[in-house]
Amino acid sequence: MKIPSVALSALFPLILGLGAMHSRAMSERPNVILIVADDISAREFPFYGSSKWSDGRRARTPMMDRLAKEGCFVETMWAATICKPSRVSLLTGTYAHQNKYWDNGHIGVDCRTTYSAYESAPITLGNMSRDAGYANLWVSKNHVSSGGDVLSMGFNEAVFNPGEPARHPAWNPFGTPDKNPYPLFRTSDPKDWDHESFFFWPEMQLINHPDHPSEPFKFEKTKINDYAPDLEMQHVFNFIDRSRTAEKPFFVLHTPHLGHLAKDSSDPEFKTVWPGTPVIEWKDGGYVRKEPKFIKRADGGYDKVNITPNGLAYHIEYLDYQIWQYVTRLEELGELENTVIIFSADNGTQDNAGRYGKGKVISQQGQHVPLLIYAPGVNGFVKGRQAICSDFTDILPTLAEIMHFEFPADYEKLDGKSLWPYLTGKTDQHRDYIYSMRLEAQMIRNNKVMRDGYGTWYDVNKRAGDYNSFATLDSLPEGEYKNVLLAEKAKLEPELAKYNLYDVDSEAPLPPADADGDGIADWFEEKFGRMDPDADDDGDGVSNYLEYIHGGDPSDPELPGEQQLPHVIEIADAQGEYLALEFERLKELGPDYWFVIEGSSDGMEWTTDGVVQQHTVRSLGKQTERVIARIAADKHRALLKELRLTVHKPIKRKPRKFVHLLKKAGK
Ligand SMILES: [Ca+2]
Ligand SMILES: [Ca+2]
Ligand SMILES: [Ca+2]
Ligand SMILES: [Ca+2]
Repeated sequence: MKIPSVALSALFPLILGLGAMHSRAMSERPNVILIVADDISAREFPFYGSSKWSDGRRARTPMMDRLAKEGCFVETMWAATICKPSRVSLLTGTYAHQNKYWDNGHIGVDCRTTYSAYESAPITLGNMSRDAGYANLWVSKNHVSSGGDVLSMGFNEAVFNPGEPARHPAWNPFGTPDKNPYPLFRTSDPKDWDHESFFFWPEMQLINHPDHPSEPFKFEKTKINDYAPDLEMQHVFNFIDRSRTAEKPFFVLHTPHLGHLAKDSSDPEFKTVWPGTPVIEWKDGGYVRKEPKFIKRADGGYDKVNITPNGLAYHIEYLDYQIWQYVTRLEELGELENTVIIFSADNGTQDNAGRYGKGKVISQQGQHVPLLIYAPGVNGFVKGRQAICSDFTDILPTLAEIMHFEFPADYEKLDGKSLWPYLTGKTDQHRDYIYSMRLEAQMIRNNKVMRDGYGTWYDVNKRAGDYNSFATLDSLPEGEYKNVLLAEKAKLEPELAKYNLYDVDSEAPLPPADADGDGIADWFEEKFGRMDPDADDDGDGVSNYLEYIHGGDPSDPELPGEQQLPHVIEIADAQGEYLALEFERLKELGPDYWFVIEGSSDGMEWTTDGVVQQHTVRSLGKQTERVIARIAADKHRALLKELRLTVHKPIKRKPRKFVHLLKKAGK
């Protein structure tokens, strides 16, 4: 696969000149590139200036160093300590007490397997950006389980590489592989997979790519010399070109696997390492990438040409190369000054030798990640190191402000706060505190004190050289200084109660009380009298059960109205027009009531439970919400037949056995 970076590098000085001449000023709705790498602590990035880092060799990141000076970086950015909770926090702007993603293996059960992220907080990065008029694309790693149903999350287009040896639902963009209409995702047999890793020889899934109108879920085959991070960038730039042609602002959620341990495609022992990347060289202010190649030997192994040794530093350097690619291309297109670039990572480094950060709840090892923001077209943008505290729940409201999206006045889900007023110099304060967790471990801090997951309090008034070795409050001498910090502790400690729900309320909200188990809530039967769910008391053709589901009145034949009942509509958004099934449902139903759309197209019967796309939910004033289920056969309207919606009653949940992290650690 040829990458045009060599040519770009040679043209770099010229491109800079052209960019300066033709660049567009910051528009009302700037483009946003949000890059979130995998498993890399803030301390690994040279611009943080940490005295310690992982894996020996120090990365060199000339591009990030430059952007951290010309843009800014946040000294204390917290994610969750592990992938899924972080990613759901990022997508929904909520902590686990709301979204119930407490750990990779504990993500709030519902009647199926997990509590979908879009059920826990209906306004996501995806549908927020879409409703703000942006063309949006999600690229690379998904990993939010059934919450990762890309359409339900509001993304119209995606490029994923699941990188798993089996079709585990956690890596499937549709969540439930046996219950979606796309044969591609039905298999769970590893032999049907030809990818070897997240990196070289990846499996690429193109979702709703316009080059494949009859295959909205296109499976792209690759060879061993193909490198996923490069293929992803090609798809990103293709998307940007299309968005510009359509005169839409664009939002790219780019979640590279770079930083994560993986199998090495060339190693028959399949050791888990940071596999080498294509060789890149920084030269005359730009990168030159060399074409990587695996050459098979007689003994079955491979010789590697233009591929680096294994190691975290090479992954970080490749991220630096990708950021250079973004800046260079945007400059070439005259879009750089009209774009905000944000770089972060989902949790601390997973270091097999010392196990530095991932999953740890001591000090801020698990959750301290980088945050670099580059917005060259924004007047008054702050520069360099920013000694503030922010966390992943701030990203959604920040992007909403950049994109001029207004949350509904009654929207109460947001745990974070927009960074934009601070970043643009309108205030010198951001938040009173930030928060992180894993299972029952609770972490909280401000600029003076921090509590880790074991309940130890630290003096963080002065930055630790390694961002980790802070003095404990207990170790400080008695006196005025300590008293000031104890007062800060006393302010933060009571805040934990509202988040500390792991032992008492860790799962998806229970369905409404229903003593006789017929699926119709007690309050409804108290209001209208006990009823047979299958009967149609008022003779309007809607069963009593569906009267309840769609917010009707079982005694009034005029209700529910046509808009409340399922009906086919055409929807248009930033990326095109689609056919969808629209209906209303009571807000209180929650995730346990299971909606399935059945139909047939091209003579093939299909059932969806993984393609329900919720538009931004807005109160309709009657305790109902509108659901829009995209029918992915939008290019096949004439072929679409026998469309019907069925609603399943809640299934009794299995009791969960809690695993206590702190007890396991012997504390
Ligand atoms: Ca991760
Ligand atoms: Ca009932
Ligand atoms: Ca009826
Ligand atoms: Ca009725």
